Amino acid sequence: MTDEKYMKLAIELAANTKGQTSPNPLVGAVVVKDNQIVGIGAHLKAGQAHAEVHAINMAGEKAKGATVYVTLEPCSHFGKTPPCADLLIKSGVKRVVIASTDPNPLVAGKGIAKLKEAGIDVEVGLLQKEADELNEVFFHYMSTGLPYVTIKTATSLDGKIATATLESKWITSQEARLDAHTYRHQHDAILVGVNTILKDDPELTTRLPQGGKNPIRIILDTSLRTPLSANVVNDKAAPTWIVVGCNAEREKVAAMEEKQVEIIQMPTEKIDIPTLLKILAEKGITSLFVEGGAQVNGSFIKAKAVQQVITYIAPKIIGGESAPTSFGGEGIEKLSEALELEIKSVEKIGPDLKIVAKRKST
Ligand code: AOF
Ligand code: ZN
Repeated sequence: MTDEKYMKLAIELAANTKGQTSPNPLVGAVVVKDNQIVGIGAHLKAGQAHAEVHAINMAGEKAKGATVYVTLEPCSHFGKTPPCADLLIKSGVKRVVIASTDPNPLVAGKGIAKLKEAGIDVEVGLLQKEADELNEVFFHYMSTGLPYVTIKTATSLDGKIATATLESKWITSQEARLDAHTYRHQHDAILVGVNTILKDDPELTTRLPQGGKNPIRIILDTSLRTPLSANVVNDKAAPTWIVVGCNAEREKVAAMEEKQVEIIQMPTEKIDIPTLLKILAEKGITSLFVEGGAQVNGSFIKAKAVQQVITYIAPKIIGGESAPTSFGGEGIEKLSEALELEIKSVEKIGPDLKIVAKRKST
């Protein structure tokens, strides 16, 4: 019971850093001696100290004979920082309780082995489910080499994202839109199609009362139709990357690059989503927040390139056969080909409904 209490605290410390540690995982640590907390810590930013370092430094001499609760297997490698396993051994801790193991091939069990070899009691798996969930982005990125993709949509009760005349601002409430901005803060990048740029000229920034980090803005724009006057091209609020096909006009590319917009030119005429995701992962994008429109959302579903779908539903009926729905493209012919998801949560946000659904683990 007490073990669980301290691990819960370590998980809470880690959970509160969501959005600031990428490409590193969320990690929390708590040092306990004689039933007293003598050190706490969280990994705050990639390149900076790991959670255990903060917690052990705080504990000082009291670390000797103490128990350390850590949400992720302590590292065993020299990365941007030295191995945490060595630090734990040197500081004389007696017991280490770990929630999740680290899938990073540089660590993967080696941290645990190192601690055990040094005679430390090691227990693995306490509250593992909660800790694994916390790091699903890091685990997905590590195991697939691809970004974790979340598609967000906002629809009416009858599933429309605009009227038949394509009016779409605003279907869901201010509260729902604010909730969606917390996801912008938590993701490395946000992605939309060029039609959204042409129609709404959005900023694609994080606008929360308490502030927040802006994601990198990625526009899918095969023929480079984004105007040089667009907000995302000029506001310098965050980097903007435009993904274009191999036939995009060279002069347009040069003009964009002059404005410090990064152009990702695909080797093909059209943008192939799986190829793009590989490129984005290589560029360090671990999590991608897709805010559609219908065509872009449809292309991600067609490629089955999605881990999570977040849907905000407003209690309004729009109707109209030609009014668009969230997922465009050709769709599928047989129901058996439908993308299967699992509902993780249903919640009311202001007057609207929010449904979080995840890909069924295969
Ligand atoms: C830990 N505690 O708090 C974190 C760990 O480049 P570095 O040195 O920061 O190493 C990053 C890797 O270390 C990361 O990919 C993951 O395997 C592990 N992260 N490990 O013991 C921490 N953040
Ligand atoms: Zn470490």
